[in-house]
Amino acid sequence: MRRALELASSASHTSPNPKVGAVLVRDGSVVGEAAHQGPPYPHAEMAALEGIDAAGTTLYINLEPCSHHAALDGRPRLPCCEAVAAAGVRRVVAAMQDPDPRVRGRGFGYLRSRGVEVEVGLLGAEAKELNAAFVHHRTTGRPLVTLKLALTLDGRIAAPDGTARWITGPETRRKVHKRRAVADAVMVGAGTVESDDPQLTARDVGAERQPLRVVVDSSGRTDPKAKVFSGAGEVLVATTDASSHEVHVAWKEVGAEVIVLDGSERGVDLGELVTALGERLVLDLYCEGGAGLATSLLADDLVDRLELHYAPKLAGKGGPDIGDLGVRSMSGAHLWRIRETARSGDDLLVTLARRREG
Ligand code: AOF
Ligand code: ZN
Repeated sequence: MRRALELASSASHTSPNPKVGAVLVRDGSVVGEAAHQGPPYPHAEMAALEGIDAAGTTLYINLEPCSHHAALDGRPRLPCCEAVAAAGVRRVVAAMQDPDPRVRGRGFGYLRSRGVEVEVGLLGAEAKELNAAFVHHRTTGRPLVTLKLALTLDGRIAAPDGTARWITGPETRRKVHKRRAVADAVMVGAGTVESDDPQLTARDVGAERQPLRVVVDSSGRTDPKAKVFSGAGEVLVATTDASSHEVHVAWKEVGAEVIVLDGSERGVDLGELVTALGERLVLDLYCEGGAGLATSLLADDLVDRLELHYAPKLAGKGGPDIGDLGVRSMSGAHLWRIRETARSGDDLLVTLARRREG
């Protein structure tokens, strides 16, 4: 199973599909193995079965073999559970059930009905973490939302004059580019586009693809000449009917897609936006601020993971800041669980997951 997980992690980007590795073993020896490389490539177990005699083998796989007859785009397909049973595999050891509504235990059910022995749960926690965004999306319909903030030690995201370049050091900024390269979408607020004019692409990290860039701009202040509209990859502007038709046309002329959503008192209804991104098969949404967007995402409790990049600096109060989260006393503070801490050059990275109960 360790080998299956290793194979699964070797694929750089499989979204909207999961990362899957499959290993076929007979008498303690590996007779076939493969990783899924993302659509339109075959599922891992299909690729592992290719060209070998799998009779009597044990299949180690980090996800339940699928049972559905149509791909997301409607293409007809042979379910892997049928191929696995037909190949004579004797036993399937899977790390976890497939949360995809088309599968959810039906793959295991089919295998058992064909006399294949099934065991579930080996290295299950690791398997769930490897496909955390996939699991979240298939369970909730929404992407796993990560908010990244570059902070001074006193929790400031900018200096009193508004400057935020740069808070963290080059090693940490490079990590952000790597993270963008694997995200399905990166999201920023109009304020950040205005003040930093970022391109938001993954640069100098050998990215094979670029994430969808999402700009949240309720009032239509984003200049169509902003750098975010240049470079490889698609751009989507999420706005409300408070912005003018003229600016929508101007954004479209520079190649962006525009979606008009309901407005809340803080701007674009972010719950609606996150749901719309889930429907477009964004599984992993990486949000990069600024203060307004971060505050709204946190206040609306839409953030599942936080990546805090602390630089060893103090800036004091006076600059743009994380605002009112609706918390009135410490007993109402939003709770987070530390998942990981790491040094990055001179910076300290803390990754957290939202603790919604207890
Ligand atoms: C993969 N690779 O190795 C396995 C998957 O749209 P389709 O037909 O390619 O099906 C994707 C679903 O298949 C996916 O959501 C998951 O439920 C299941 N298993 N998918 O892409 C694989 N084993
Ligand atoms: Zn399959």
